[in-house]
Amino acid sequence: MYTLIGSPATRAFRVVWCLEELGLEQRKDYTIIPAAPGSDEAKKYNPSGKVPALVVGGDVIIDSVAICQFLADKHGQMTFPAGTIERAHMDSWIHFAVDELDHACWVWAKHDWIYPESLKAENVKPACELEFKKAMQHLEERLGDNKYVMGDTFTVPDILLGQCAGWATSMCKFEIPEGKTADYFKRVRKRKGFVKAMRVRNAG
Ligand SMILES: N[C@@H](CCC(=O)N[C@@H](CS)C(=O)NCC(=O)O)C(=O)O
Repeated sequence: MYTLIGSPATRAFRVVWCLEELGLEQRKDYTIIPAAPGSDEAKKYNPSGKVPALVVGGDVIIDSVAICQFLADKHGQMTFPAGTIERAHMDSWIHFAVDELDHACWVWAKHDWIYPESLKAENVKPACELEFKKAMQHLEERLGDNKYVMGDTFTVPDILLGQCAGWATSMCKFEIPEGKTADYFKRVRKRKGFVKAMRVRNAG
């Protein structure tokens, strides 16, 4: 039984999606403590108060990427063995998702509603939008005609990219270019694991 710390409206959604892709079920295989970011509840598991965290036995893993990769490795799905070329390419996609998509959305959010007015800088939000646009071009070039970023196999970076795309369009109002990129995101977000994870999220 895993315990996920963090409201599923946050990056904790990545972990819910991952758990559901692995065929694990809420209440039977995992429970959620929907701690808000920065809350005292979240700080019980992560000194920074950031979510998500995952309680595994007597241990706590922090950071959505580390958690998703741990689950994928442990359950032997959505990943490739360490030391293979496939794993290196997959890890490269993970860094792309975090550095280019997550970063653009996160900095945008800080300069939109997280920081106090005194720290919000002019032109940061348009710069984030530009970075996101460039990332979409690179995604399309690297994706080519592949179904998922690693070809026919759905892997952890597809979850990260799919979650960031939702965040980018709903929160930042960034555009996803029509064609291969938009089709990729539609494909990823049509998966049963995503649909089930959305049900968990919407149930609150
Ligand atoms: N790299 C971390 C980022 C975690 C993070 O920043 N989470 C946000 C919620 S989505 C948070 O807890 N923010 C509170 C804060 O930054 O103090 C991850 O992917 O888990």
